[in-house]
Amino acid sequence: MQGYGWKGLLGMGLLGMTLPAMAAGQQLNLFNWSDYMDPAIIADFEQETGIEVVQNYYNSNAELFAKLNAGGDSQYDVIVPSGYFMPRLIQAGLVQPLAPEGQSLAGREAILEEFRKPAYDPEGRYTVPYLWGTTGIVYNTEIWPDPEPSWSLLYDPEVNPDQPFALLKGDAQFTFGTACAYLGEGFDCVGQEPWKKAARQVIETRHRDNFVGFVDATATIEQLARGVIQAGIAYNGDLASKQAENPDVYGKIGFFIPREGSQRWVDVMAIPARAPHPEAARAFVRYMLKPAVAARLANYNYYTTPNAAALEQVDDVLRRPPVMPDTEARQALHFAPSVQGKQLQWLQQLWSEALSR
Ligand code: N2P
Repeated sequence: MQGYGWKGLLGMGLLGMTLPAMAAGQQLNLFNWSDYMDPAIIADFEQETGIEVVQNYYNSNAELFAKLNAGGDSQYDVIVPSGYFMPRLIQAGLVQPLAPEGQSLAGREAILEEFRKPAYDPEGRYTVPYLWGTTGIVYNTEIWPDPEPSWSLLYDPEVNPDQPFALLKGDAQFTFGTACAYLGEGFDCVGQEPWKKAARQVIETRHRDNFVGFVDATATIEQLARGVIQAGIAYNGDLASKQAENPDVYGKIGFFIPREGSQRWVDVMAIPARAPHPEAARAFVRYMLKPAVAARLANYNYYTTPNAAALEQVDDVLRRPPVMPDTEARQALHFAPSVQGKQLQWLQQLWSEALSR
């Protein structure tokens, strides 16, 4: 239908068609984290709009960035990066404003105040939030029934001399943050000095005999369930949803937020710079902002919604730990600061040293 305009439509006698039928034949390419979407939401969106959704998956912000940079910005219509990654995407010219110049996106009013003018997108031009959650340590409760909630479970060879463990793959800033927290520099450390110390900590850790490697969060939970590793790093909701689905397999896995500090993240929806179907993308983002849809998304994924109107509709399990962190855990949680320019160069340089030495 694109390109015909209203006159063309009139000429073809199409104005009497229903909206879904008009959109029929349109496609939406959604590039999302794995295990992060309720298939029923997609089915309803397709039925309501006639837009067919094709989903592809990634497992880290680094992977998303690399794919967009390699031409994916003209392939995908909607992406779901973490907020703190947005300045890097904006600066690299990989995303476009959500609404055309001078317009704003309907439905934005539903967003909680604290997510309306975030540091990563101060005017809310590029993003609307999707879900938020936390990153912490997952471990085998049969081996450690009552562990100290500390990064030492991974970083201190005296606390864990011989059980196989993994660190999280694909997030330099997060990993340095965990090492900084362990070393007393604070999870939200930024700059050459603290990152050098963190890099040394990562190098030392990599050389331990029981270090298995860097593993994606989703794979970490599977490897724990199979006994390949006994401790690692994952996201709260990923574990909670798997445990609810299959307690026999995942029931022995514990989760904690290390008291030295860890990450609270918010993932956002954005539109790549050369998205092939920007109109379909906007329709999708507006659809996801509907409170009932946002609540359904949260309930399916066991993550917390940034949509104020949806909060009343979420299941009880989403109102308590580990999905909704308690006051004590919240004090240890930080949004990762957005890193750009010189800082980003140091981060990348020190990270490649940490991986190669
Ligand atoms: C998907 C969870 C991704 C959240 N399973 C990471 N920000």
